[in-house]
Amino acid sequence: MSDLQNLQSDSLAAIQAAANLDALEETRVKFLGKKGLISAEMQKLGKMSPDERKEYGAAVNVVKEAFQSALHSRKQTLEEQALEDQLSLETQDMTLPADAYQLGKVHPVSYTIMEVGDILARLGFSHATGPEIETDFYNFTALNIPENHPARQDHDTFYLKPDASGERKVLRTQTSNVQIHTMEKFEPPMRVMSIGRVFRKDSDVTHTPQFHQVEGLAIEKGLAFAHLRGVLQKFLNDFFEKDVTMRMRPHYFPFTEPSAEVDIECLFCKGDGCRICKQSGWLEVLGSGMVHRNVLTHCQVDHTEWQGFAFGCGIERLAMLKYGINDLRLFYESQAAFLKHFGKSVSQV
Ligand code: 2NL
Repeated sequence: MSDLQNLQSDSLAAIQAAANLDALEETRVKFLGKKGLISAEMQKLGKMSPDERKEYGAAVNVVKEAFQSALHSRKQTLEEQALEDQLSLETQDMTLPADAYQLGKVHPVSYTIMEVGDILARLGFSHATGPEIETDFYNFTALNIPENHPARQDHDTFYLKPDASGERKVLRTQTSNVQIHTMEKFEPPMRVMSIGRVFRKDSDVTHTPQFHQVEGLAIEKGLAFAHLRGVLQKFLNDFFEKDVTMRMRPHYFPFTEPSAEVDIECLFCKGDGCRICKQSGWLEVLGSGMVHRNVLTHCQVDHTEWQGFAFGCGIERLAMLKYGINDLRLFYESQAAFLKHFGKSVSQV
């Protein structure tokens, strides 16, 4: 009998000593498996007399049941513990520093577009957009660009293959097509700006076949050259964030008459002459003029009643001057170092 008591206390102690579910299973096998220590006691019953069997059987059963019940509760305890261990492993430590991450930057062309758009919006100009693939009429004819003008040549303009009707569309060479559409669609007065991609067959150190332009157009009664000058001075002051000295030089564009090119005093040498302004002391920034009467007429605007001024300039050029970017090609090379340095933080735009 004392052997059975030892067996019971050994088996119960083994259960308590099992540190995990695997060890507990080993313990079960050791005592209750086919060749287990408790199983062996039960096998002895077969060789006993009925009286012996009754007494010993009851005693072995006590041991077996005690073992099974202890096994069951230990199993529950270990399962809960295993779950808790796993949960605590999976818990995030909120005191750990966050992983470093890199937020992208806004491309200088993109935020220059935003800046220019904001400035012109404050001056009363509304955003207008239009197609980048355009007909000859909207890209050239409506703008009073004659049939034989060099800009129309294959050499300077991207033409698409002729369509079924034989019409050759073009990739727009300036954003003026948008204002032509707008004048056709809406009645004056109007102030519209058009900002977007334009395409020219040009590729060298200072030209890319695709670049961006902003154009402004105002059609109102009594508009004069002085209004144009005032708007441009305000636009340039706001964009360069200082009082810039500007001058207007007579020029020729087919779509404006009179026309003027606009220079600002060199931002880098303050007019003394340097490499960037080619010793002239001036930087060319804009083209402008009073809308040519032929353009108004093409758009069914009565030029005896309405006057208009217009101006246009390259976004990349504005960005290069304002931010001191010295190579146009950098805008399109997607160099991480360039974008990191000249890109604007998302929170700043
Ligand atoms: C330049 C010159 C210019 C315009 C664009 C314009 C548009 C219409 C009618 C008349 Cl719908 N003019 N646009 C006028 C003068 C100059 O751009 O050098 N751009 C880079």
